[in-house]
Amino acid sequence: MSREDMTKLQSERLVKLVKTCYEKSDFYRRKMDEMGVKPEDIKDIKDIVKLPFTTKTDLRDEYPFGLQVVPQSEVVRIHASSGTTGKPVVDTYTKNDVDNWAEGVARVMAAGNVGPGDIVQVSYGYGLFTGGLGAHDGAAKLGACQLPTSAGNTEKQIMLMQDFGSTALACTPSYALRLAEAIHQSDKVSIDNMKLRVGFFGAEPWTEGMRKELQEKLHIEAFDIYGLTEMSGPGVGGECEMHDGTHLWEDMFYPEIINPDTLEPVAPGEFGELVFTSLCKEAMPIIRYRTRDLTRLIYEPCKCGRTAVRMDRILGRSDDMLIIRGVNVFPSQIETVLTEFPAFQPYYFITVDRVSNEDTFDLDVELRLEFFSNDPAKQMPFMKPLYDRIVSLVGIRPNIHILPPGAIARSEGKAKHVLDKRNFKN
Ligand code: DLL
Repeated sequence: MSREDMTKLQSERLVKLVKTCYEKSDFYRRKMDEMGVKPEDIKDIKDIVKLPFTTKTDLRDEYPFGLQVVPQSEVVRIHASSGTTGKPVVDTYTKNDVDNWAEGVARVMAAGNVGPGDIVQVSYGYGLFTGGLGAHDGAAKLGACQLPTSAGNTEKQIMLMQDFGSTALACTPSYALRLAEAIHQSDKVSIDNMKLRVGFFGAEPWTEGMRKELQEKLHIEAFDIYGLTEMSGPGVGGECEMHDGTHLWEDMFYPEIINPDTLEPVAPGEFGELVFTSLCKEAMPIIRYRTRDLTRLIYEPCKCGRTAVRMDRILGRSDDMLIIRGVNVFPSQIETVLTEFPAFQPYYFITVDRVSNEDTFDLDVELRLEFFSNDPAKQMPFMKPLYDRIVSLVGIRPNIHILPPGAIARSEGKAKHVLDKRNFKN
């Protein structure tokens, strides 16, 4: 779609959305009244900046159905994301919402040529989490066969992957890595007997290094898929075959990048916080949702021919950012460094603490079996370059602990990479 047609479509959808929200939702009416904005003030997508933001706190305050603008009889599905604290974030869907959601996922999987004849092994968790059913419905929309294994039960997953001939895998990148590891350790299955050719990985930040690792180990082409519960789930956007940024389906989810401190839009192409408005959502639409995800938008045309705007890889969430000795550190930076060193496995765990008023930064890593030794002298040739690279790239001196392969906990869903013990201290 041309930029002109896209802007026109977005404008029409925004005008309709704002009118509905104002009429049907006490929450939006109150917020808009507080800002002195009326639905008539919104005539064009550019007017979006006049509207109030919605935050995770708003969603918690309105728990469970405060933002819903249709009667319960029109709701056909409810999902929720488990927050680390307090009540979960809820999303509800009409039949059209479920269809549009599947469309978003299908657009991503279509970039990997998924269709009839494919078997899509969905190893995202099925349940309240949107990953499982979201990927499932997207695969169904393309006429592919869905294999709803859900997450976990790794031995069985890899057996079915081989026996049934799964051609596509959808799961978190950390679980894909766990599956790859299990396949290579197994004497019952072999990657050479598998038909896997594509993977759709998301729900957590991952890096180019991780892509390389997964592609090599699983003999696949790996695609990034992005989404969040508040905007339906996975399939807000995804990579195309160029693997040069994530296209956002901006006919359905209008993206903005703001400066999280001033809340003003950043200059085009600059990094900031991603904000979404769900232009088509019927049951629980959200206006200007502050995702906390940090990235930038790329408006230059993509070589693939799709005109939908792209976003850069998510650097991390502003709430995942660690401030260690005054330096901002994203766990994904550690992954980037680690995957540059072939002797190390791409698993890591960060522990931050405060001892005698000073921050400590401990980093657990695993050496591959062929390089591992308990002897510190033998570890040093591996440890030193890793240490130097982290100091130069991240700007902080880590206390590195080299562990044997398998020592760091593996994850079936979103990986947990950090323990910040300072959070438990006064
Ligand atoms: O994680 C939805 C999803 C499921 C996306 C399966 C992709 C695949 P939530 O649990 O609400 O929803 O978490 C949303 O996860 O705001 C990002 O911080 C992060 N996230 C999701 N996809 C990516 C990605 C699902 N591809 C939050 N890269 C988002 C980086 C991602 N971060």
